[in-house]
Amino acid sequence: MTTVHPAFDWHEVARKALASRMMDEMEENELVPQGKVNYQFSARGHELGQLLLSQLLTHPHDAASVYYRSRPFTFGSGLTLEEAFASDMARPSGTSGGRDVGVVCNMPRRGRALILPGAGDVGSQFTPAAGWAQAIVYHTRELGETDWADSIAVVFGGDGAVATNGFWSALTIATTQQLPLLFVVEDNGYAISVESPQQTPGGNIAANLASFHSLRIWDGSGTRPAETAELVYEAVRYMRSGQGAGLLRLTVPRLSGHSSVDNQAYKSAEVIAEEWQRDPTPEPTRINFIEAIRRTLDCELSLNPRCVVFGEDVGKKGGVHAATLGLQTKHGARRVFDTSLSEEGIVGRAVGMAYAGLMPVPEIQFRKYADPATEQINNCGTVRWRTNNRFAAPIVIRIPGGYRKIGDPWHSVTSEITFAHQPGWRFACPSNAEDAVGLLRTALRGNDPVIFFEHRAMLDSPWARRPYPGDDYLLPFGRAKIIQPGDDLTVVTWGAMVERCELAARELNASIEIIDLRTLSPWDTAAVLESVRKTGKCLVVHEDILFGGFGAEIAAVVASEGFTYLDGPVERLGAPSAPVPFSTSLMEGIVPTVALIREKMESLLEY
Ligand SMILES: Cc1ncc(C[n+]2csc(CCOP(=O)(O)OP(=O)(O)O)c2C)c(N)n1
Repeated sequence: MTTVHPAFDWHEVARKALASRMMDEMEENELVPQGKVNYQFSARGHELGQLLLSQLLTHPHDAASVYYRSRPFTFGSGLTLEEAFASDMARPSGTSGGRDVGVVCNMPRRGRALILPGAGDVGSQFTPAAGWAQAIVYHTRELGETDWADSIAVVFGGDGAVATNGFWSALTIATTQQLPLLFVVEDNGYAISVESPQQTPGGNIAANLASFHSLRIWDGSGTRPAETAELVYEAVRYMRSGQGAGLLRLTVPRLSGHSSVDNQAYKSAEVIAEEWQRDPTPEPTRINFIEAIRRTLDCELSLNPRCVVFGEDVGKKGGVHAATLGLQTKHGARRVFDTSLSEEGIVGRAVGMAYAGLMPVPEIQFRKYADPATEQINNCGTVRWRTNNRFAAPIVIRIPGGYRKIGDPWHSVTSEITFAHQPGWRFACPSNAEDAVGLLRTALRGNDPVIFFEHRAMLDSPWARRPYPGDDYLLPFGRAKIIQPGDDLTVVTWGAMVERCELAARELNASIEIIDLRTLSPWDTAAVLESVRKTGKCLVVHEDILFGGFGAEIAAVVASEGFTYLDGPVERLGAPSAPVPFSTSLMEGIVPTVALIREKMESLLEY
């Protein structure tokens, strides 16, 4: 969503809209065909206004009367996905314990609106909402219960529902008594197949009620974020002012059939195409790797006052890779600061800070410049062992490195084996933004020192951009990811080589399983062995020098523990024993290319 109205948490809107959308799609494409859900109502197209509204209903006596297409609103009000699925599948943990249709729900208050008991008969939702609104006035004025003051009731309905007795009855009650009741009409143009001009003349209930006494009207799009946000915000603001009832009409597309048993045969292809043009759900916004790091640091700095971020240029400049951009301004120069040009000083100081209970996150500008801190790094890893567990120094050293468009021996090496060989350290080498978020957060909340390797080729690589997985996202260390499943060959890799392996596999007509290890200390032996058991063949691809590289460790474990599964030699591909050269063409002679990986895959497949 491009427009940010300050009254709303837009990340939440996007997250819950996508969750609701995914649930609808899962029901339609899997659960209904499989017979696990028998009756389904999709809210696809209706999400935006409902979620925005849910965020503003935070008064302790706000209540909402919903209908079967209100699931996004109930998510916004606190319903969990588990409860929604359970309701759908008529399980005991659903909102009716399996008694009522899944989307006919009710929910005691969870910080936002209380959801009054829903019902299946269209129109019956309106008058109970009017009753709640009248009770708000009674509690406030007759009983003098000041905590009820300024509460409101909201009732949702479709364009068909405005023709019902209940709607008109509630409208009369709310307007004659000037009650704090907001009618929200989600006008998708259809009541099953009957079009809105048959429900109200001209098809627009808001236009028809324009001159209705004591009723404030808002009418506009329910799919354009800025416009919808403004309408919702203004409507709730007015309702809380005690001036009486209101009606908010939001035009939305109904992107699915009325229910799972409706094939929409009454809509032309043009109508359906036009409806999809109004789809309010955003494509998940992808962030790059560096933004993933920045956001996670920002989030953990906000949550953990003991967290400190420092290194050469990380303060005012925001780091030479921009990973700490803006963090000093936001969190202050005592928590995000520049250091002197001494890696020994950066890491050694971090160790001392960790002894004293802080959570230091030092940055080393480029891989090779960690070398001056070798002594401190080694000592940090062995602290627990050396002190018989009486001291620990959990620090997270962020180190960018690896080749980029060009190479060189200082910035572009990975040499991960050096760290894998340091007792006591954990080592993460994520290939993409999503994994970077999860692993960095786990590192920042753990009790072990972690080397967090940020591959330079992936920092702004389009391949590594992923939807932001959220401020709570954690990934365990030692858990590999199957990038693509396959039966003929297992390829084990990590970091920037994951993308290259994927590209190479795409050029071959074979079933290749690609495993991204994500962390090397510990590494997921179980996932690799399980895969080799299936494929019988294993290739390890890494960017670091082949001789004595981490691939040798993997090959040794596969040869030893997976010997009986093997149907060919365990192969490795890595760099020759030389630093990464400056010129691109020389560099491509060192770092495994897509062509080289493909050749290696081919020869092992043919073995
Ligand atoms: C009193 C009553 N009559 C008929 C129905 C059958 N029915 C269920 S939904 C529906 C259409 C309602 O359309 P609308 O109010 O526009 O909401 P939408 O489904 O489009 O969101 C009908 C006729 C019903 N549930 N209740």
